[in-house]
Amino acid sequence: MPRHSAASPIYTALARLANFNSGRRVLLASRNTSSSSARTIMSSSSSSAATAASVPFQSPRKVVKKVLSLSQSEGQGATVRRSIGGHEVRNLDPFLLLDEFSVSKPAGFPDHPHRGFETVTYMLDGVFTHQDFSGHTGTIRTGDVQWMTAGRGIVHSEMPAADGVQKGLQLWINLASKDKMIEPRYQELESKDISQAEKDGVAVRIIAGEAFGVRSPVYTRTPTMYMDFTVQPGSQLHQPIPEGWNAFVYIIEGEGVFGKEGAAPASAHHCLVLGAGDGLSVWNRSGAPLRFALAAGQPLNEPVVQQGPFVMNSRAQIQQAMEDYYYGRNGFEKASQWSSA
Ligand code: FJE
Ligand code: FE
Repeated sequence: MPRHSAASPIYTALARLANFNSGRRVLLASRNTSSSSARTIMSSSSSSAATAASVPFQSPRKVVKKVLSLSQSEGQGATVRRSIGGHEVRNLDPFLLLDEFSVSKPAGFPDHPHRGFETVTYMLDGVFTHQDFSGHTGTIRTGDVQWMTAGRGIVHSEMPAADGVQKGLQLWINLASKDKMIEPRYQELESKDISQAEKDGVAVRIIAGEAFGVRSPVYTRTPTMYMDFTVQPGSQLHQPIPEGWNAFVYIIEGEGVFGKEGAAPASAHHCLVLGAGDGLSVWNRSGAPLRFALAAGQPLNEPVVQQGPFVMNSRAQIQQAMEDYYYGRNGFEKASQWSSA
């Protein structure tokens, strides 16, 4: 493959993307972030017996990393708090990025491409509109979810659609090598259609996976669970999480104790990476509701090569994605004639 000079069209496309990108990264497949084996056979000391009595898991997951997500600029004048995908939690296979976004007009995320992964947009407060190069459009309101499988390619815009600050979470989930070039697909759920459950002072909105015996209708090509929990003061939660999956919590509001009863409480805008185990326990000992997102996914264990909005398995595939986007090929055919309204 020829190298591209500053005069070549590919270079121009690359430079254009650089204004809209979170940089390049090449990572080896990341392993589970478990701190230590949970399978150690313990003598029944009083403290482990107490843990076993109060928590219904064989190996409760503990917090192995806690990171405060600070605000940064993204897109065009938008502000995001990046946790996964930031410097401190570069990659938590299969998750690539989690942004808590706060955007007011005229800022937003104008026309940009994606290839090789999924984006899940969950509105916390406000309204966003999206338009893509195939003519697919929609509005995402408070509590709605847009699950977008970019696959071989989508070009779209994501913009605020009301006055004031529009807030939400956007999670990027990697696709397996065999799925990176699939046809794009949307799964869109209005707030009223999102599976919900409530038990003993804990309410959950199930975006993907299952909680309290209730399942989300969303199909996760990369096996994923994603839920929005609200725990009332004085209540506790014990949520199973498949062993071997990577998992994290992002606190939206309030504060809570995660992983073990004696842990220090964690508060809003903190991302908590969970270690190995079969479930998560959470206690709200504060005087206000605790709201957090819990995500867990089966690791792909494949190389991750990212250039801004393209996430592939090799440098050559990234080069191919940039050429396809520039020349309008292999899924980007409609890219050249299209721009958002
Ligand atoms: C992107 C920079 C970006 N976080 N949260 C580089 F800003 C984006 C991008 C978003 C985004 C969009 C929404 Cl609606 C919410 C976001 C980043 O669009 F895709 C790249 N590559
Ligand atoms: Fe996007």
